[in-house]
Amino acid sequence: LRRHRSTVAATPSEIPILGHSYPTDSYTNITPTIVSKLSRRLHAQDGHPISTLRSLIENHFPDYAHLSSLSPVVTPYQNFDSLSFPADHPGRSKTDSYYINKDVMLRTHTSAHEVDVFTSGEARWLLTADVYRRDEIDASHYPVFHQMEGANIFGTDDASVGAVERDIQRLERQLAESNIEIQDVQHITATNPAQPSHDPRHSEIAARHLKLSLNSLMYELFAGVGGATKENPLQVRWIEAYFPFTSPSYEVEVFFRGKWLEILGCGVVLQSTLDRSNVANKMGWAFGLGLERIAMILYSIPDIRLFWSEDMRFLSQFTSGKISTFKPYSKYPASYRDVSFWQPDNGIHDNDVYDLVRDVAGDLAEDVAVIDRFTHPKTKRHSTAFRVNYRSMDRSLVNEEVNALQDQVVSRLKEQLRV
Ligand code: FA5
Ligand code: MG
Repeated sequence: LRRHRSTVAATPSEIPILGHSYPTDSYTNITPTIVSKLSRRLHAQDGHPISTLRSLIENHFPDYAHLSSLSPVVTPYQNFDSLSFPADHPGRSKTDSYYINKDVMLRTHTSAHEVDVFTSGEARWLLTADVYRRDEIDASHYPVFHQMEGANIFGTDDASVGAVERDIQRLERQLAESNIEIQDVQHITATNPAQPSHDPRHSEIAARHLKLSLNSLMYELFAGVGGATKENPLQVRWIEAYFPFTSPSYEVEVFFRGKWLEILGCGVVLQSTLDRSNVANKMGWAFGLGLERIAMILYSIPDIRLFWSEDMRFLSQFTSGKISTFKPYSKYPASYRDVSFWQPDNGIHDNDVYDLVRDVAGDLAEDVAVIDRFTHPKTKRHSTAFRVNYRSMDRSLVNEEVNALQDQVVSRLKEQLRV
């Protein structure tokens, strides 16, 4: 029994996380896999699709503060209470969220920072961060993903409201000239009410400004890649929603490549959040969008796990600031074979070798590279060494099969290219 006990991984009494040591308790459910993600910061990794998407959205809101370095370690107060989540909300449970101990957890959404950022005096801001949820596992769900929170609050005096109304007009003019088709919902309904402390006219202005700001963002992101025309406009759908920290609340879906996709949640910020942030004299809106959801669509990335890949075949496909189409590569192992030969007197072109290999191995040849060129000091003859990387997209190759392919390459080099 003693020996058995010592081999079972017990929870240590303290765990180190991002340079701090935290005591553990009965709430502790964070795993080493999750801890290993905390320092990755994909949203700040130059050229990574998540980072490029962040910067594209930031460029769309140039006069907003752009925040992206807040720690993922928060208190349940920040993640839930500061946003008026009820005490019995299921999101608080150990089965849904990652706890370091009962007093500290990993943020489950970027809204966890709303009170801190409003309190710091920012009135218009974007905040990008990794968020953590215990959830199902499939191609579009991963326990870590990235959200961007955006918010805009304004004073309720005539001058401040007037400035928002002018921005509404600017956005309306801009969208009138765009190929976009919006399925709207009523700003305020009995089931999606304005807050009692708000002048309903101000609540309506906030909702309209929110909708226009996000329609304009959706147009920039999706019409650019998908190509929106008069006949085929970008379709955006607004749906009534519920969040504990906004009212009225909405979700936005975009129709892209034949499907409606849920992109974000948003709404008019609950006044209690702003009261807690010492900006009781202001009101406004906030949204939270999922960056992986958007990046998977725009880059044609088929599986959410790929974002975490450190394989150069993934990372080297992307250029900072640019959206490009992902080219899938194999998850099966490579098998290398080298061949070197003296060039015939009239020489041969590298491309002749590439074609010959492609002819023999078809798609099983992933790449062919020159690994050495040599000129004999006395005879002046040239030799070249090639490395063929054999790999299948859908199975592991066995040595016998690769050897047979390479034997054919060698004999055809002799017969066909006279080496
Ligand atoms: C929220 O997280 C709210 N904090 C959003 C919000 C912010 C509402 C501000 C109001 C005001 P939700 O859980 O629906 O809401 O997530 C928001 C977006 O994150 C979703 O629309 C989706 O794009 C993305 N998302 C949610 N869960 C996952 C997941 N498991 N994997 C990938 N993306 C996800
Ligand atoms: Mg949702």
